[in-house]
Amino acid sequence: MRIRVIGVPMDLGADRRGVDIGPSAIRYAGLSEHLRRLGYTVNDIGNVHVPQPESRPVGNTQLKYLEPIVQVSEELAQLVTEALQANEFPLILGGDHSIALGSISGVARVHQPLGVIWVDAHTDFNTGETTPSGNIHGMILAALAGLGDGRLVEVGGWSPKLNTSDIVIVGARDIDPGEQNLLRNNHIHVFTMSDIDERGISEIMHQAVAIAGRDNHPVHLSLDLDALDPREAPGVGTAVRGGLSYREAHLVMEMVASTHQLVSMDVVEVNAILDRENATARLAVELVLSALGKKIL
Ligand code: 6HN
Ligand code: MN
Ligand code: MN
Ligand code: MN
Repeated sequence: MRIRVIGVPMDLGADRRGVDIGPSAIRYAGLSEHLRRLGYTVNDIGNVHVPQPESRPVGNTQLKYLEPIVQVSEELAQLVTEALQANEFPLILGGDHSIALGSISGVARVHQPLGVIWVDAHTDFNTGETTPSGNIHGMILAALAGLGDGRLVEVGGWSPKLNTSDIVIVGARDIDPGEQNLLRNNHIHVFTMSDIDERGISEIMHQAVAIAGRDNHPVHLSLDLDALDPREAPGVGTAVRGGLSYREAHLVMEMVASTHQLVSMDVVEVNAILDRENATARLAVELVLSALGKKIL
């Protein structure tokens, strides 16, 4: 099995600079070596070019850096599609979560319908109307479902990329009021931290993989490191207390792996400037390994 690693040093979708170093931090934590040890052949094609924020106008403050984000998304979607066509598993390293617009568009062009498991403290279901920040990383899942600004929704030339019934969010604990309405009206499956507290991560993940992987659908996993508790993952830009524990996060990955339906993955929001001794990047590597089949015994 071959893995194609694609780095996207994107920080145009978030306020805090430092996620643009994410791909380097994750590579420095030994990603390729560990994947090889697990038996994979690794083809790291380097980073997609992302313009520096200083070199571009912010534009509409409700949709900051929309144009360059759309540009990068188109390019990334193409690269991800090519990886799949070459029979390589796309592993996309962010960057902020806006990169999932390109990555999932690239996967959805090949695999339709596509299930998505979105592991995140947030639900990323804002639009240009509901956003409290104007940051596009908070709008990506909605855009993939066909909601929001047309230029985001139409990346790749078609929409929607995902059926709302194929989306599952796990780990949510910080949802904006406007998102709440959109999630409800569109019947998105959201498993919050309270659900996990009450019923246990194992039961929640049984349901999550059953929903996203229904009828043996291919599944994409989008891992936002802020899903974890900030004690485990201090290097994220939008930390929220009360997240997944180290073991819970591993079980999430292991249960996704055990479906054998995973076709692609992105790992996002690693902020190397806010991190401590690259702990969050090292954790990201460990979780990727679990998602790709590493077991204790
Ligand atoms: N992420 N809901 C907030 C917003 O600005 O829309 C935070 C979004 C965070 C996005 O972590 O990928
Ligand atoms: Mn996110
Ligand atoms: Mn998040
Ligand atoms: Mn089907």
